Amino acid sequence: MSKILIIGACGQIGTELCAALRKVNGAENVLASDVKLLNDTPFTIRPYVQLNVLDRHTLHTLILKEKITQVYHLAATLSATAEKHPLKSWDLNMQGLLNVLDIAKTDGLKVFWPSSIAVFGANGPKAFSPQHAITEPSTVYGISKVAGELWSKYYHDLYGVDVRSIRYPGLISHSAPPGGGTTDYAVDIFYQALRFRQYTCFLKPHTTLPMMYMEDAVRATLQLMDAPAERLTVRTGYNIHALSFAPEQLAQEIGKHLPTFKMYYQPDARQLIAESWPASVDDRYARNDWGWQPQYDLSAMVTDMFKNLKQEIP
Ligand code: AKB
Repeated sequence: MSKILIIGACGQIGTELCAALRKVNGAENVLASDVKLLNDTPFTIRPYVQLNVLDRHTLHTLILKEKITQVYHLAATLSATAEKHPLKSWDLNMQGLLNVLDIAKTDGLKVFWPSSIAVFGANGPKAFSPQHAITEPSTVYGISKVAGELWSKYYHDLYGVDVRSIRYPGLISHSAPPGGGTTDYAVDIFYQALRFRQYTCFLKPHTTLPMMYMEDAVRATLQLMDAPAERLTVRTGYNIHALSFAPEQLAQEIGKHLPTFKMYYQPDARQLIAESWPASVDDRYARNDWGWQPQYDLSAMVTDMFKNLKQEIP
């Protein structure tokens, strides 16, 4: 039986991945951790330990004490926030990963670490960006994800560390809010639509980006981690595709559920980041290597979001 440590368990991906991993492995085999104090976390996150991934000694001691065999390292600063604090974000995004990889090397741990569509830059193709496209990102977050992917491959190729990664698109979830990303509008819009029947979007109406419903993202993560190692041909980060839409398309879909909904646009600095990313990615490596298949299209995702959020925001 695997003993799993989740680092960054209180974040958008961590909250849902933690619940999914506990369903499969049993709560006692999945230890959640985050920088937050225990008192600031929801009761459902327990068993929980407060942990700063930059504190390598405490991280290693915890891994040995708890006999951890797998780490899901999710703690990172997202694209928009990282532009405000470039060096601090670089430190968390890079040193955190290097601490995990280096402990994985000595202790034989299996590791999951999220990459992002932010690895791509303005010089790459906009449509169906290939797995091995040019990666020249213009953001600190993107640079840290490219460097992290290359470090992961390095630790795999040289030291045999079984580290796996996905280039997540913008993730949409009803359980946990995102924190500081360029794709956050696609979550915020649902809360504002239900409360005020309107939303002011920080991206322009036609800005198409790759997106995914969290159910699909969690399923993809579990599927990749379950895949036999010999099937995996990508040790940087796998492209995975589910949805591609622009704010105006999401607004139109929301209008089918809330006919009086109105969308306004006030683009800010995040527009430039979004324009440097592709509109869609080619995910044939993920489909061939470990059977990736999305289940939610735009209409199914919006319907499910409203079904869940209407219980919280009547
Ligand atoms: C962000 O917008 O920074 C993230 C991402 C695409 O990695 N959601």
